[in-house]
Amino acid sequence: MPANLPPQYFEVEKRFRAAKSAEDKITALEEMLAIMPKHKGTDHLRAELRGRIAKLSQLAGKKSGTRRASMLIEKEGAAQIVVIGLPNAGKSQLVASITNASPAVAEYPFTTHTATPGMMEFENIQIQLIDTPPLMPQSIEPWLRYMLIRADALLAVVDLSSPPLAQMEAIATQLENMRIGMGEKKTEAEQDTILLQKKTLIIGNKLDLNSANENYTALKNKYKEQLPAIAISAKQGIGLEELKREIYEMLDIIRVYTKTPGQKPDLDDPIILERGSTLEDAAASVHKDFAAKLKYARVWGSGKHDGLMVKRDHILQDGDIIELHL
Ligand SMILES: Nc1nc2c(ncn2[C@@H]2O[C@H](COP(=O)(O)OP(=O)(O)O)[C@@H](O)[C@H]2O)c(=O)[nH]1
Ligand SMILES: [Mg+2]
Repeated sequence: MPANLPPQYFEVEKRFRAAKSAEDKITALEEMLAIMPKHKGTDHLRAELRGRIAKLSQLAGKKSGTRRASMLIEKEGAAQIVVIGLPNAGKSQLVASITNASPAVAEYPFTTHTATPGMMEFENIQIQLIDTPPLMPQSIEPWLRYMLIRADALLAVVDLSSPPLAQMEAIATQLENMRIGMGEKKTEAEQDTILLQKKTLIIGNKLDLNSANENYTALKNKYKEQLPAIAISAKQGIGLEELKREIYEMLDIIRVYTKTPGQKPDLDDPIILERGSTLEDAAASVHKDFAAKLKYARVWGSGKHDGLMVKRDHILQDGDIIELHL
């Protein structure tokens, strides 16, 4: 299968070849990975790039000090999501309210200088959220771009007690400077500037304050074709359960459970797969040899009836239970 790489890939590859430091090389490789479409034709290349990143990271680690701590937030749980926004929007309050982390929340802006990860529980899985410094030219450090490139999705937090469209535009401008676009479609104007699109959910925060409702309506109308939006109060705890579900759904992942014949599945320990994954993908994620060894499987859930025998190209659904036969 041909890899069908987009032109942006080759642009970044050129930058990779010109890069001198391990850090710049790693950043370019991460970008190449993020730009590359995910399918069978790119499996090999993706594995190769990951291998190079691992090697370079070791090298950079040895030189010590050259890799900034904030570059090292390893992905944990089902996905890594970065929380962005202007000062005082409530990013830290949000991360404090829906994860186990407690970044400092304060009335004065620019309280947050570093990135703080926290784990959000949604039903039986954990999703990692990362609180970040405000997206203002004076506080953006190079590692932030690296973090955004690696993220599975973004949460753009906007303060609904002040004009929201200006905030979104400021966020978009800062991201554009990093050549990152929000949402899945590029606008006409973004064709040349944007290298990478990141799935983004707009969070209108401070719903408890004056004018929040009108501001939210304006925000939702403006972005209805481009980005999903939700209104919450991180401080008062309004809308947080719906928010967690929205976050889960924007990730386009499914949960699949394995069982052994004659036994019950462990419903606390799902395999996380991209939506549209097949039985073969599930087998491979259980063990790298399983995809090759797989003879057939039984499926409870998406099969025509429970316990149906299915082939390796069977497309799984959220909540399916599978019994692999090797
Ligand atoms: N009324 C109200 N205030 C909030 C809410 N969320 C955050 N705040 C306040 O807004 C200020 C900035 O919050 P913080 O989380 O530090 O913002 P950050 O700069 O985006 O991280 C603090 O005084 C918070 O108490 C909310 O939902 N409602
Ligand atoms: Mg903060």
